[in-house]
Amino acid sequence: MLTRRTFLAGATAFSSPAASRSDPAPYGAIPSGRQLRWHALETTAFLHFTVNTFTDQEWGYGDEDPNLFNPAAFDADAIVNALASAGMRGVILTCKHHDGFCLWPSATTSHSVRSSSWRAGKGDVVRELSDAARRHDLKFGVYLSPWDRNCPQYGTPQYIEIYRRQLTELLTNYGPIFEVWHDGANGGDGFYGGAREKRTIDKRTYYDWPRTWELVRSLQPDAVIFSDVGPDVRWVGNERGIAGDPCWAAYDPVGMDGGAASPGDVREKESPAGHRHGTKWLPAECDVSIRPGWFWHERENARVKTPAQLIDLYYKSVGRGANLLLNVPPNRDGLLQAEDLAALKAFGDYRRATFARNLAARGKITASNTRHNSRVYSPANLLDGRPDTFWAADDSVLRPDVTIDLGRETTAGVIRIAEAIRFGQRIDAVSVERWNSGAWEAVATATSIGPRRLIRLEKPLSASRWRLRVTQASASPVLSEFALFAESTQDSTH
Ligand code: FUL
Repeated sequence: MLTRRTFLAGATAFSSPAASRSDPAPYGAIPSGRQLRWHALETTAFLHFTVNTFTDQEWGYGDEDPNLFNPAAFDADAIVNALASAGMRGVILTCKHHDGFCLWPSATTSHSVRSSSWRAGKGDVVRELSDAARRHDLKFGVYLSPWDRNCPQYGTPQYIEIYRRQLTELLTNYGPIFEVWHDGANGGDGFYGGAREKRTIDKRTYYDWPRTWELVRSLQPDAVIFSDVGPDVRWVGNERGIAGDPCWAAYDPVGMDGGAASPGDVREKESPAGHRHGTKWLPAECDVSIRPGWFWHERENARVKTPAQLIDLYYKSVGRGANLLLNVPPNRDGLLQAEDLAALKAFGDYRRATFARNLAARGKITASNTRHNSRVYSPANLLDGRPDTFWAADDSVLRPDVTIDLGRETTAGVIRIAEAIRFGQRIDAVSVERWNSGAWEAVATATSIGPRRLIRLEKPLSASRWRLRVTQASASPVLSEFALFAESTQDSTH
């Protein structure tokens, strides 16, 4: 019989987690809870949709007739369903682009779906898409352009009040929002209620961003805020979808002139790599369009990125620890275009097939060092598929390694490594090796790891024993995953 005494004795013998728990102290900048949840999304979709879709523009001037917006077959479920099957875990909609047309019936302006004959002026694209996203288990996010080429008050303090009211509507009436997106294109010529003139603003002071961000925090405390400078997620510094290599999660953005940075005024050359020992956890998001433009244009139907290009982008963004925000713009019917759907599907199929099974999961794993010799920090945690468990080394050990014996030759084409980032980004470099003809042979090296690093080998390699060596670290390594995958051959042509 299991008495309380024998139960407790047993617990001690097996060194229960509570008894031996002594986690390493976090190193450097660390992510907030909302950032941790955002990291787990990895791949999200962007929808650029507005009057531009109907005028063939990328930037509307602000004088467009709202009636132009008439996506007769608009089907939010069909759009979100396609995104979900491609593995997208969130979707961000351009609720208002620079032209100022609001895709929801805002009380702040008549320049919106209310003035369009689409759905007899009763339509609400934000409502339909946010509802559909919830039904398909995708997070929903909002893009609200700070620059508004329609608004007569743009450039005056009144506009800032209007912008905040619009944000309040979006963050109050449409359920949980996971990301608020402020882009950096700000000021210039526009319609401005008929003035048709150029209005320049001081990017540093005009928007008083800290107060707007406080508003976001108060209305949607779980949402991450994206801009060139964060405060939660940083723009990666290019619109090609490519993170730096290395890509450090920490970053202290600096303005173009070396002073304070603000959205639209940042030394964007530093954004792809971030700063190794930066003080703020400010991870990169890679926004890129599946087409040359952000909005749908008939002439670009033949220029949709191929599955192989999308897969390559995935490795260069998500694979370097950033998130991918892939734009797939709806067409004039209000649906995703067939060409885009085909590419999206192949992209999703490839990832599902490739990452279905960690070939290292059943291996016997041993480590050169395990923190306090405790089971809590066992290297077996690298193989259990759980993001919350981890292998940790003693504080004084900066270059430990783990060896995985698979018992038979195993062929892998992709390697995935993840740090337990709640303890900070601790590792500076690793080497992955295989046992080949009686000796260890390096098959790949990598620098920044962070939430994840994917290594796509030039060609698949076989071995029965694999080794991960930390070759440089700023604090004792804390890793949550080591995985080997066989790359799917469908549509993966390099
Ligand atoms: C930029 C905008 O000017 C583009 O039109 C697009 O929305 C892109 C994502 O951000 O700043």
